[in-house]
Amino acid sequence: MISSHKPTALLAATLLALGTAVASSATAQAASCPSGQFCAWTDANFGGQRTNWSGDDHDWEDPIQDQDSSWANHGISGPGIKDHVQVYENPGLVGFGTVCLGPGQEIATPSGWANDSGDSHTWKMEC
Ligand SMILES: [Ca+2]
Repeated sequence: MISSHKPTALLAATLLALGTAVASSATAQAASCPSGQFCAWTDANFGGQRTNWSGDDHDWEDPIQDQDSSWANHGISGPGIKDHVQVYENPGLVGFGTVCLGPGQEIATPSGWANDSGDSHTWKMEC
């Protein structure tokens, strides 16, 4: 019975290590985005043209409109602060949400239809 517990303990330790690795990479903030702002780029890996905002924008314009392919949330975080960012596929914060980023989160590569889809965004309390 003792030996049967070892694989479980090893798995738990492995998952713990993976969790630590993910957490540290998320806080590394590789993207060049001013503190307190939400940034979106026209290319993946924070390339192409960058647009950045400190507040909401309900009607994205060129060059980022429907061209967003990577994102970074460098907003200020704290109790009672809207520190998450939700992006929508249409102007006016309507339609499907494409990406939602927590505080400090960066998305270097778009997944599926979220690529080139953003038209508006808002800061909110949670995703
Ligand atoms: Ca793009």
